[in-house]
Amino acid sequence: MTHSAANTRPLAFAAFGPNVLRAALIALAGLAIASTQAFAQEYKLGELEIAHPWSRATLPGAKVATGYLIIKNNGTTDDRLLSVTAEISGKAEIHEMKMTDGVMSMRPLKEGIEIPAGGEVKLEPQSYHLMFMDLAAPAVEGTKFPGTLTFEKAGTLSVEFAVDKAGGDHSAHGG
Ligand SMILES: [Cu+2]
Repeated sequence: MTHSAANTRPLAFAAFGPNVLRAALIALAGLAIASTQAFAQEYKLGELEIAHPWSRATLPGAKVATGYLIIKNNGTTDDRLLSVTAEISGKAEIHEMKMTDGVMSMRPLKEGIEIPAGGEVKLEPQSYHLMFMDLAAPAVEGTKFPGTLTFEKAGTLSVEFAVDKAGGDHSAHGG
């Protein structure tokens, strides 16, 4: 008589029982929330609120890293994110990634990004992002690196980018 793997596997799952599985899922969800909060940082600059600047860990030898954050304008006049810097990179740009006819393309935004009065702009994967080039040091998961954001009206803000795990969402840069 033979026991195939297919016969024994369901028994292994059954041994945990639905309550144990549910408890495990709840624990996992709790961890996810906890780690998000650990990374969440908020800054204020005039009427602007800047939330959760983050980046992704880079692979050894990588020359570029990305940056993301959320900018909210509580004021009554438009502002504009003009430029960025980061301590780990020799040069930083503001980019936009766009899907056009099924092809992902990316372009630097020389004029920056408008932050409309009363509006919110999200820099996130597959969309607007910051591009840190000529990396002098890798972005290491679990660490932070300092940078600055310069706005047309609100001025310059020092922030820290929290480095999250590596991801393949920026393959257009080989990063
Ligand atoms: Cu880019």
